[in-house]
Order: sequence, then structure tokens, then C-alpha cells
Amino acid sequence: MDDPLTPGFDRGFDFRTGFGLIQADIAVEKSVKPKPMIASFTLVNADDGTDILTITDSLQIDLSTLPTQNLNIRANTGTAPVGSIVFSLNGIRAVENFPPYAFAGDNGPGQYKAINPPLLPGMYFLTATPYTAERGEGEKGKELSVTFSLTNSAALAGGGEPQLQTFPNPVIDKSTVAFTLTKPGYTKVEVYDLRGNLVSRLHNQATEAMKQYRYELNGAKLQGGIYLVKLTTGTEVMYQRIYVSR
Ligand SMILES: [Ca+2]
Repeated sequence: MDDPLTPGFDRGFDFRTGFGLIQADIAVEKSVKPKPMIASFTLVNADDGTDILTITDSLQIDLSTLPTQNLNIRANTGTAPVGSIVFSLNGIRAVENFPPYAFAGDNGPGQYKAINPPLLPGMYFLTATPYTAERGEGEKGKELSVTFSLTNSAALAGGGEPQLQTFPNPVIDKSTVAFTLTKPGYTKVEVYDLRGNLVSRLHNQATEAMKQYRYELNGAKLQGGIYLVKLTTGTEVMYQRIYVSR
């Protein structure tokens, strides 16, 4: 009866029927404004913009079964308007102001950028928090957090190479050195300058396979220039060149 679509609906009080005193349904809708929320996460193919799968909590994803390693993660929102979404993936923060809301950004609907460097096997902690205004400002909505793990059964079966990454690179103040082995064993990860001087030893211990190890590299203590991150296992030596920017 208090429905503006009802024929003869009167916005004021109707002395004849007593109806239409206030538009109660509209008043309630206005006072209980829905908060922005994150409904789900989707792993997307950055090559062709298609959805691969929904990332649910505790999901284990085998990278070798995916159509591409160029991946991005989209946060899907509820029906309430969203001003921005703040992502955190293993502590790496990203803010998206425009849909689609993708961790690594996009050039418009279906044109996703790939997460770079690509995600290595390991455990991931993903949170997205919606806000009513841009840049993570305004009122905070309902966040969604999931934990998922990435594996690579093909690399494990093939005894593939260890993976070593430093990001961001160039290093300005703090960067993360991450690595994953395909075979377990005693492993060292060290940073050298170009004259071969040891600058930092990040890791020196028995190491599990298919587990991502991460270390913080404090570039603020280093002079600007080129350095080498050296990973040494029982059978392999691997280098990554990094640049410390001043
Ligand atoms: Ca976007």
C-alpha cells in the first residue's frame, strides 16, 4: 500500500484512507544504505581476459594446469556502489579505483595486466577491502580474505630450475627476494656487489621444495649500483641482477 507504483498513490497523508503517511519503504531503504562489499575473487587469464576460476579459501592451484602463467586476480563486488578497492597479496598493496578491480590493474574491461613478476609456487594471503571513495578513502565496507596455495606439479616432476625473483627491481628502499626450489636441499641466497664482496646473506639452511621463501632486502643501506642475488643449491648456482637506485 505504501508503494509509489500503486495507482492513486499519494506522497502525503491521505485523509480519506489514512494511507501514504510516509513512504516507509523508501525511508528505510535510504537510512540502511548498503555498504560496499567484496563477494568473491576470480583468477583471470591476462592473455585473453577470460576468467579461469574462483579463488575460494584454502584452494590449491596447480600452475601447470592453467592455460597461462600471465595471471591477474579480480575482486568481484556486491551490488552497492564502490569507490575503490585496496588489495593486499602477501603484504603487497594495490589500490584500484575503477572496475574491473584487479590486483595488477587493467586497461579496461577484459584487458588485464599480468601480475609481474609472475606468482611463484607458495602460500598466498589475499585480502580486498572496499571503500566508498577513491584511493581507499571514505567509509570502509566489508572485506574478503582468502588463503590459497600455488603449486607447480610439472616443475616438480621435471626437476625444473629453482625460481628466483627480486621485486621491485630497481630496489629503492625495501625489496623482496623470493625463491622456490623444485628439489629440497641445503641452499644459500646471498647478495654480492660487482667486485664479489658479500653484502648480505639472506638464507643459509636446509630448504624445502615447492615452498616460497621470502626475504626483505634493505636497499637503503646500499650504495646505488648493480648487485647480484646468488642462489646456490647442491647442484645449481643461479644469479639475478638487481639495480639499487638512488
Ligand atoms: Ca581497474
